[in-house]
Amino acid sequence: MSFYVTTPIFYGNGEPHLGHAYSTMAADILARHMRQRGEDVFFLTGTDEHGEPIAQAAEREGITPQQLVDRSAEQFRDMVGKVDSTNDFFIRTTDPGHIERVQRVVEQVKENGYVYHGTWTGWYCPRCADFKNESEVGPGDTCPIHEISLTREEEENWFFRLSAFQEPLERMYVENPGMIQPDFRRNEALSFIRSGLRDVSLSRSKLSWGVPLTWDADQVMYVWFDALLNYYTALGYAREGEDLTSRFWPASWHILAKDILKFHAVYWPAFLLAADLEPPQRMFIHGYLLMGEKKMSKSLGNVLDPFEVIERFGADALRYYCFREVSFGQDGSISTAGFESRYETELANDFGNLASRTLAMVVKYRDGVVPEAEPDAALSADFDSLPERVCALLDEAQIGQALEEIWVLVRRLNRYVEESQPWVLAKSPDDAARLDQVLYGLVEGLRVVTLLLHPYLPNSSATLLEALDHSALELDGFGTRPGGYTVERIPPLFPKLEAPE
Ligand code: ME8
Repeated sequence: MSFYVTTPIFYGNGEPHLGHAYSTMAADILARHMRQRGEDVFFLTGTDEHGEPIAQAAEREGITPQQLVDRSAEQFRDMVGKVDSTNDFFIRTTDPGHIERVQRVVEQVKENGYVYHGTWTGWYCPRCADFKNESEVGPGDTCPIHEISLTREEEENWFFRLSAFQEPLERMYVENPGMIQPDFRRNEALSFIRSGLRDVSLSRSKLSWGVPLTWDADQVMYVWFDALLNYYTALGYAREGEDLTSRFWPASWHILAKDILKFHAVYWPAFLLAADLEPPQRMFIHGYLLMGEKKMSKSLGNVLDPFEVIERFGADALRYYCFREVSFGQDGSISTAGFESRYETELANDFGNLASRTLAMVVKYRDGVVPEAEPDAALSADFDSLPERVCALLDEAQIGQALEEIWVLVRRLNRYVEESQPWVLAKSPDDAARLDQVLYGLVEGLRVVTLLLHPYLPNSSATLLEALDHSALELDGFGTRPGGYTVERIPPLFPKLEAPE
C-alpha cells in the first residue's frame, strides 16, 4: 500500500521555530512507522517562497526575493535535518518543476470553466496572504490571527469559482466524516462551507514575485493556490526521470495546524476538483504549541529555538516531549521545566533505566546470552495485540495516544522488574529457571517496545536495537524471537542533564 504524508510548506521569510518542527516531527513519526510496516512511503516537506510578505521582507533587507528564500530554504532544510526528519523530498515553490506544473493545473481549471475576470474589493491580511470575509475581520478592522490592521484592497483579478463547490464539498465531508481529523475541525470546516462560499481571487496584479499566469503576464498566482499545489506537483519531479503521481496521489495525510484549516479544507479540495484531480484522503489538524499564553510565531515574537532544545536534550527527547506533553490535535503549553521533568522521569528513568538494567542483568547473570525460556503468561497477556493497537491508533494519526499505549508497557516492564526481583533470584541456583524466564520476558518486552518507539526515538532505539543484536525494524509481537543470542550493555540512553550555565 502507498502512504503519502506532508507537512505544510513553511514561509520562506520566517525562521524555523518549534511550531514548524512539530508538524515535521509528526509527519516523520507517521512516515517512519509506515515504513516499518513495509508500506511504500513518500514524505514531503519544504518551503513556500512566493508572495507579498517575502517580496517586502527582501526589500527591507535590500536583497532580492530569491536571495531571501535561498537563505531561508537552507535554514528550514537544516531544521528538518536536526529533528531527524526522513522526508523523501524538500520542495521549494521556486523550483522550476513546481512552477511549470502549477501553470498546467491552473490552465486546466480555466479550461474547465472555473476561472473568470473580475474586480476584488475587500479586506486583506498581508501576513495571512488572505482575503477576509466580513465574518473574519477582528475589532477595528484587524486580523484576528496576527492582530495587525487589515488593508482595504481593490484590484482587477482572475477569480476562482469557489462558490461552485459549496455543495460538492459539503457532500464530501458529510459522506467521509473521517477526512478531516479531529472531528471538531471537520465541523468547523463544514460550518464555514455552509455559511456560504464566495469566489476567491486566483491571481494578484500588484505583485511580481509569484508564478505568472500563462494567459495574462500582468498577473501572478495567488500565493495560496501556488503553495497548496506543492503537495501535488512535487510528485511529478521529485525523482528525476520518474513521475510518482499515480503511485502516491491522492495524499494519505496532510498534517497542518488550525491556522490554515480553511485553505486546506475548503480551497484545496475545491481547486483539485476543478482541475479533475482527486482531493487528499485525509488531513490532520493539530493545535498550537503554546509558550505561556500565546502561540509561538515569528510575528508574535515569542519563539523557542528548537536548535537550542535539540543541542541540550537531543532530537529524540524533543520528539518525545512534544507528543507526550501536548495531546495531538489540541493546543498545549510547553515549557523548559516540562521538558526537564519528562526527560528525567520518563526518558531517563522509565525507559533509559529499564534498558540499561535489563541489558546489565543479562550480562551479569547470563554472560550476555538471552535465555531460551517461555515468557510469563501474565506478561505475555499484557503485550497481547500491542503492535496491532499501536498501528490502529497511528492509522488515525493518534500520535500521542499511540505513544501512551507503548509507555504503559514500558512502565509495566519496570513493575515486572520490581515484582520479580531478578537480583534475589540470582542468589539461589534453585531459581535459575525462573530467572531465565524473567530475563527472557524483560528482553523480549524491551525489544517489542523499542521497535514501536523507533518512530518517536529514532536514535536511542537504534542504539538499543544494536545492543539487542537486532537489525530489522519491522514490528514484532512479544515472544516471537527465541533467546540464545547475545546482548551488550549500553551507556545511559538519556544521561542526566548538566545544569545550564
Ligand atoms: O502557513 N504550534 O506557513 P507558516 C504548532 N506557508 N504548529 C505551528 C506553530 C505552533 N505554535 N506555528 C507554526 C504557512 N506551526 C503557509 C503554509 S501549506 C500549502 C502553506 C506550523 O510558515 C503549523 O503546521 O506560517 C502551521 O500550520 C504551519 O507551521 C504554518 O507555517
